[in-house]
Amino acid sequence: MSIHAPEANWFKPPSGAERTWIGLALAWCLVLSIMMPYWHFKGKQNSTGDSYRVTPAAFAARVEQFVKTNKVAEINGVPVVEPSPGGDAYLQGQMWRWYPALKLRVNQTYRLHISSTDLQHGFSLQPMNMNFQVLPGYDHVLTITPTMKGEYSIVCNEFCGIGHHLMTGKIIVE
Ligand SMILES: [Cu+2]
Repeated sequence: MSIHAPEANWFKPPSGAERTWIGLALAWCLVLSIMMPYWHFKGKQNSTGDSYRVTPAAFAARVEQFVKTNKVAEINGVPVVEPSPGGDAYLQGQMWRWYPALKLRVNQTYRLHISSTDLQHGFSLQPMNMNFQVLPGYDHVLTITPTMKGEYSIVCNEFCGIGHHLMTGKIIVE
């Protein structure tokens, strides 16, 4: 209960500049709300929700197999792995690295399997700022077609402990 009761009929409808600003804010809210489903279908940057249950140990084994079969180079001790065009690529998030580095061909489509072998991480591709949750126990498959050559960084955008800021990875598109 307030100390002073508000006077009767205290509400005054907004007018003038206040009314304009409320209208602008409302219109922008509606634009952003419509953009969410619109971008899902037109933006070509969303996950299709393709995911499978996998144990962390089974996923790590698939990653190891993938690295063994397709390794083409090494940067600072990290294997650079080139999947065959149209094929499967694997990326493992763990405290505190993205493993391995990937080498992809421009305009080729890949099925990129991402999972974590410990706790939740956030896959964030830079500088395009494409973001996906990475969870242990789930193999999240992204169908990707890189359209620009270059070197891209992966950072972790889900706080995952003391080494979180060091958790970076690399995708090279040639
Ligand atoms: Cu992380």
